[in-house]
Amino acid sequence: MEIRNDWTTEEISEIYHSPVLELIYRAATVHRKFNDPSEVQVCTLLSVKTGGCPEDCSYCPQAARYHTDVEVHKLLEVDEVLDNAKAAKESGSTRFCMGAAWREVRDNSDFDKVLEMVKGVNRMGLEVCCTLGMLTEDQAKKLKEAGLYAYNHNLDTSEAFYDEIISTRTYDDRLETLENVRTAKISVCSGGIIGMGETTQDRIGMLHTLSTLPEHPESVPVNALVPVPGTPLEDQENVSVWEMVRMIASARILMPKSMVRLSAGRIRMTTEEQALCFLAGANSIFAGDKLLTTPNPEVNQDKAMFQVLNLKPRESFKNKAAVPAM
Ligand code: SAM
Ligand code: DTB
Ligand code: SF4
Repeated sequence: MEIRNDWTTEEISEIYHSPVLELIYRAATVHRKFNDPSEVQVCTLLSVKTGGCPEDCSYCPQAARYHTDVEVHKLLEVDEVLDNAKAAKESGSTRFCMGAAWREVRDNSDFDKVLEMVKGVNRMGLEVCCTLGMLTEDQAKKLKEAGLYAYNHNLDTSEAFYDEIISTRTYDDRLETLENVRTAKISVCSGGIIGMGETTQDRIGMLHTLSTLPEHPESVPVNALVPVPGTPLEDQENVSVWEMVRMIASARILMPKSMVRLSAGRIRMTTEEQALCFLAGANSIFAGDKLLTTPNPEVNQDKAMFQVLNLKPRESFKNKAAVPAM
C-alpha cells in the first residue's frame, strides 16, 4: 500500500459508492496499517475574533450580512487566549486552534497580537493551529517563525459547487493560500462540509482535489453542516451518519497518513455513530462544549465515550513535521 497523489475521479467514485460495510472494512484496514487505531487526537477550538465577517459563506453564522444570534466580538486579548489554551491542555487537548472571522489576514496590530498568541500557545507544548482566512506567503512565514504548527483553510466543497456557496472569493484563492502555507513549511489542515445541498459528485470532486495535491494535507476535517438560523442554509436537512461514514472512510483510503477529523456535527451523533466514524478511520475530534460559535458535546461526555470505546488521546507532535522551536 503506497501513498498516491494520482487518484482519478472514477477511482474515488468507486470507493465512495462501494457497499458501506465493505467501505468501512477497507478503510479500517488502511487505518490500521498506517496509524494506531486506538489513538484519537483531542483538539480545542477558540474563536479569537467572532462575527462581523465580510464574506458571504452561506453556511456561516459569522458572516455580517446574515442575521444570526452570534454576537460580534473584537480580537481577544493575548492573556485571555493563553488562559484558554492552558485550560484546554489541562483537560487533555494536544492541539489548540484559534479561529478568526476574517476574510484575510492584514498586516496590522491585530496580526501582531495573533503572532503573540501563537508564541504563547507554542511555549505550552501544544500544537498551535490557526484559521484566519486568506494568507500571503510572507504572513505564513511570520506565523511559522512565531511557532505555528498547522493552518486550517477548508476547500469546503467541490470547485463546481463552490460558487453556489460563496461568491466573495474563488476556489483558486483558497488553493493559493494552501500553497502559501505549504511553502512556509506549516502543516496543512484542509477539508470540507457535507450537507449543504451538494451532490455526491461534489463530495467526490472535493476528495479528488485534496488527494491529488502535491502533498496530502496532514489533517482533513470532515464537517457536517450545522444549520444556523439566519443563514441561507438554515433549512438544510441533516445528513445521515452513513454519509459522514462514507466521507471519512473515503478520505482515509485516499490519504492514509492524514489525520481525519470528525469535526462539526458531533452534537447530533450518538456514541455508536461516532464509533462507526472512528472505525472508518477518523482519528481526531474537537472537544469542548463549543466549536467556534455552535454547540459541541460536553467534555465529560467525550471522556466517557473514550472509556467505552477504549480510545486513548493521542500525544502532540507525533507527525513527521518538525517540532517548532519554543
Ligand atoms: N474565516 C476563516 C475561513 O473561513 O477560512 C476561518 C474560520 S471559518 C469559521 C472555518 C471553517 O468552519 C469554514 O471553512 C467551514 O468549513 C467551517 N464552518 C463554518 N460554519 C460552519 C457550519 N455552520 N457548519 C459546519 N462547518 C462550518
Ligand atoms: C473545521 O473544519 N471545523 C472547525 C474548524 N475547522 C475551524 C470549525 C467548525 C465551525 C462550526 C461552526 C461554528 O461553531 O461556528
Ligand atoms: Fe467569514 Fe470564514 Fe465565516 Fe466565511 S467561513 S463568513 S470567511 S468566518
